[in-house]
Parts: sequence; C-alpha cells; structure tokens
Amino acid sequence: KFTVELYTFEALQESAQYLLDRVKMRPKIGIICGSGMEQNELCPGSLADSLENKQCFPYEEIPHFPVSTVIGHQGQMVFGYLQGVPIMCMQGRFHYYEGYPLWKCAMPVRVMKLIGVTHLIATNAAGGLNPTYKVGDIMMVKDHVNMMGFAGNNPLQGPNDDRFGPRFPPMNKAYNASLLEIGQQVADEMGISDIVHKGVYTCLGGPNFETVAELKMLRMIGVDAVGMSTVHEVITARHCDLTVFAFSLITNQCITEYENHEEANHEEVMDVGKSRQSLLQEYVLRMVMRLRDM
Ligand code: R1P
Repeated sequence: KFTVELYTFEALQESAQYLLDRVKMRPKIGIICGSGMEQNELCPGSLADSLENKQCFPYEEIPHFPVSTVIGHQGQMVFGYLQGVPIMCMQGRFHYYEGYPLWKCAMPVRVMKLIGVTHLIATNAAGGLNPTYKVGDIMMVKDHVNMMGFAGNNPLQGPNDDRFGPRFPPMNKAYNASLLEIGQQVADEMGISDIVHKGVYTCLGGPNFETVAELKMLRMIGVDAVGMSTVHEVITARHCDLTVFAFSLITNQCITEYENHEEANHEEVMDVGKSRQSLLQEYVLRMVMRLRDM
C-alpha cells in the first residue's frame, strides 16, 4: 500500500498556535533566508539580524518542526519589524538532502499561512548557469523547472487537505508578475539593474553539486540558476494561495566545461552571501515597503 505520512491540518495549527500565543504582531509577509543570507556566527549582520524588536523561536521548540542541520542555517523562526512592517522570517530552511521529505521541508510555509501571511519572499543561493550571470548577481525567479517532480517527488504528494488548497493546483503563475515588475523597479531605484536578472530556477536533491553533463542538460532545457531548495516551498505556497516573490543570489558560476578544474564548494556560497549582505538587505527592505503599500 502506498502511503505518505503527512502532518495534519490540526498538527500545523498547533505549530502556528504556539507562535501566535507568544507574539503580538500579525505579519502578512514571510521571508525565507537562503544560505549566506542569514545571521549566524558565519554571517553576522544579515537580514534577520536587522529586524527590530525581534522574537526568536528555535525550531526545536516549535511543535512538529524539523531542525536545521546545514552549516550557515541557524534554525529559528524570527518575528520582528523591518522599518515598522511586521515580518516573520525563517532563519534556516530545510532541504531534502538533510533527510526530510519534501512536504516536511515545506511545512513552515503552511504554518506561515495559518499565522496569516499572504506574501512569501523566498531567497536562495544558487549556481549561475546562464553564462551572462556573474557571481554576486541577483536573479529574480520568473519560473522554475521542478526536476524532482519529474521523478515523481512532490511536496503535495499524498492525501490532499482542501483547507490548504486544491488537489491539482495550477503552477503557470507561480511567481507573481506584479512583484516581478516591482522587483525590477526596486533594482532600477537602487541603480543595480545591471546585476539583477529574471530567470528560471531549478532544484536538485543534492547534497552533491552537479556534474558537467547534468549542468549542460539543465542549460539546454532553459535553466538559468540551479540550487537545492525553494521549488517545493513555492509549490506549497501557491497551493495555499500565497503570493510569491523569489530570488537567487548567484554564489558561483556553474562549471560546464571539462577543461575547467575549479570546484563548487559551500564556503564560496557563504562568502558571496556575506559580501552581498547589505545589498540584499536593502533590496528586501525596499520590496517589503512596496508590499506594505499594496
Ligand atoms: C549549497 O551550498 C547550499 O546552498 C544553497 C543550496 O540549496 C544548498 O543548500 O542553499 P539555499 O538554497 O538554502 O540558499
């Protein structure tokens, strides 16, 4: 018998209620911080750090939450204000390669929904496959290729609970067009439109980085940046009708020639994240201000 063990709606309500009982604010915006974009001993002074009147909840204290095991992922839910706007922010996300099924990796998105979040900003560190992208550039995600979905692995697998969303959700408008436009306007305002792109992201299971042949194939099918997260979070978010904006920080250039002897590594990912902290903070802050006014 084919079964998928899922958290029930009620279990996720318990996670949400735990947080609602302990914070006064009611955020409408949820942010997921990608590798190198969180505050921790490796990356001091990042986005979550800049929140005012912070309240932090380590994942192990929140009912039903998995724990973050990746270096550079602190592992807590942070509530606070960005220039007066209430935010909830995942400082550390869950990845498939940590051993969690996709639905569990994405469960915090449903908790955000139950808390009252309407807009999700998902960020990640990714390898640039588009040859015009440089390390340190930002790619707004305009679409994704769900490679793991091709292989029959999806966060929505298993019994559907209509209280979250429909059995067969559309995914052709996953990344909100108005927010992509705003993302471009913000880039223009900041004078960084030369380093901000719109592209297609894909998530592979990881934890190993990709082979040359895999990267060549991904490029051929139209992928601009590759990572190991975000897609399952966005699918879960769209299923429960959150409006999504996502961007990748290009932390390394994918190696697509056998003659190139460089090797991708996580330290580089963290270093580039660190070097772009203030730019990314400014970018997210301006996006948040625009969302507040919508
Ligand atoms: C690899 O360096 C790690 O960075 C990216 C990859 O997915 C992988 O986890 O992290 P985020 O997607 O969490 O930003």
